[in-house]
Amino acid sequence: MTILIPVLGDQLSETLASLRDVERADAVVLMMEVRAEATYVRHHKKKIALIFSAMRHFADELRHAGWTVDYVALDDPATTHDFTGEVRRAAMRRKASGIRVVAGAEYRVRQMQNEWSDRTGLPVEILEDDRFVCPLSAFYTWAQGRKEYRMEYFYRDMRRRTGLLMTAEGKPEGGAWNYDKDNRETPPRGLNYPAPLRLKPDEITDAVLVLVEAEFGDHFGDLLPFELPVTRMQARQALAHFIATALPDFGRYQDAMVAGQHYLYHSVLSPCLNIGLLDPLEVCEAAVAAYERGDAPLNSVEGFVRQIIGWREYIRGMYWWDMPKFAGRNALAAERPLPEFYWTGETDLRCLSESVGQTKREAYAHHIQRLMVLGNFALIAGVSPQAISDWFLVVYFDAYEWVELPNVIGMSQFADGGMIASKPYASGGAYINRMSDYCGRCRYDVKQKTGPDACPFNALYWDFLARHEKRLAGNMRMGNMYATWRRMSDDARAEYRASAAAFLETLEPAREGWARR
Ligand code: FAD
Ligand code: DLZ
Ligand code: SF4
Repeated sequence: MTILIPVLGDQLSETLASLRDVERADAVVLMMEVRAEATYVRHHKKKIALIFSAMRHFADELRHAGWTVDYVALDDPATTHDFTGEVRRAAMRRKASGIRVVAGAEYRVRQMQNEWSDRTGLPVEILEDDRFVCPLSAFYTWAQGRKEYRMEYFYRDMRRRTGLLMTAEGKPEGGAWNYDKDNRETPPRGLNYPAPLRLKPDEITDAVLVLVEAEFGDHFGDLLPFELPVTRMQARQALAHFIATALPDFGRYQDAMVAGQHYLYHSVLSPCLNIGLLDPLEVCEAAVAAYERGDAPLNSVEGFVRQIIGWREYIRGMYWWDMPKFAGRNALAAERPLPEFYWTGETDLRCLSESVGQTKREAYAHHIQRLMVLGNFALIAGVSPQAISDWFLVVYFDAYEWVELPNVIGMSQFADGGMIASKPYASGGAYINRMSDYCGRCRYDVKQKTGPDACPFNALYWDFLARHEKRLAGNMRMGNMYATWRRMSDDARAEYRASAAAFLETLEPAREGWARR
């Protein structure tokens, strides 16, 4: 009787449901480096290296803990290069009597798992991934029958459910649920920013780096330097480092963008959370403990906890609530191909060249860069939501479809028609100028509204509103902007539209093959 336990590349937690209540002597853990997962979109090289290195380290930890691990490396001569083929091969190799696996985090992978019983002739037990704080059944109960799925209400339920930042009387700590009004400061010049923990690659990682360069050297992004946490112990160190150096100011500068500063006060813990090296509750508890010790203020800790038990859980719930329809949604009928500069960074729009450049080097950009620069441009330029979604899935080291897709198709592109965001996150240059120092050294003038030297975001913003007037003018939160638009003279409106059209003409569409082959 051998139970085969496939552990996928984002399931690297010793507390995984499939590893509980099993006699180690009766089980074989299967881990597989498969080409299909690295190439269904052509992931950033750093992301592939992160997964392979973390998988190899995790396999060693499991072996130390007494598990038998069957590890199929990418260069295994007999590999089938995909999950289902490898599960089938391992089931035969190990004469397995059954398969036990945690449900894949992505719809695509879950579909594969549904076939494993037919493909192997074995019973397959698919367990819920209980590393998320909110079980999917509880999310569906929350979502059922609602007209609007606003994160804020879900978040309050999650605060009550977890007891995080709740008083003994069941009230929110400090009297309010949300301290975002304190979280919009612009950092003063010359601030001494903290840096995330940087870790020197060990021998395992060095071998992976050689492999990734050889096999995926033509994928987007810089492989080196590679300094990410690849074990649970390192991830715990990164968490402690964030709490000590950045959490206190996480809140106040959360929305800021500074040229050359990639991380500001963000945690950079998403890759560790998403592959299972950290548990979301332990991360929140560490932040709350810092607040209780008086080491971090409430606006920072509440803001941080909200990102994790609020946004992260809500986004995952919405993904499963709406898949597979979610992937194809295009409420604004946007069809423009992705511009080539998303891959090269070669553009005179400085906010975009900075954000793409750092994405290429680091496989990271923080939330406001993703939403208000990279996402906002695609939205107001009318780029196809599926094209920009593919880009986001390729380029970030924390990108998995369950979290990337609702953030892109829903939150940033409004292609879900408003399921996630109550209004489109569209803005002109003024917002970017207020929240960043990008505009100062840009070839465009953020103050000019139209014409060849005007910041292109300005005309594109009004053009976007004009294109979607029928759909969006009735949105209460857009009322003021449409009132302003309608107060403009016909000439002014026509000038905005002509300026936007002239700029859009200059955009070179991306070459085929960057994201998918
Ligand atoms: P911090 O700012 O330190 O936040 C702490 C944690 O909160 C993050 O590590 C993350 O786990 C969680 N979090 C914050 N916001 C969100 C959110 N909107 N959705 C889910 N979790 C959130 N996040 C991903 O993990 N993978 C993605 O592929 C991804 N794609 C995105 C695409 C777009 C267009 C946008 C607008 C957001 C996307 N996000 C994604 C959410 C968010 O931008 C990242 O989680 C965050 O930037 C990661 O950096 P950090 O760890 O420094 O985050
Ligand atoms: C992203 C990724 C990559 C690049 N490679 C692998 C791999 O070789 N083996 C593996 O088990 N997982 C990999 N992953 C993660 C998966 O693509 C996928 O995101 C999750 O398994 C979804 O649940
Ligand atoms: Fe971006 Fe416009 Fe500012 Fe240039 S002027 S950095 S294009 S917002």
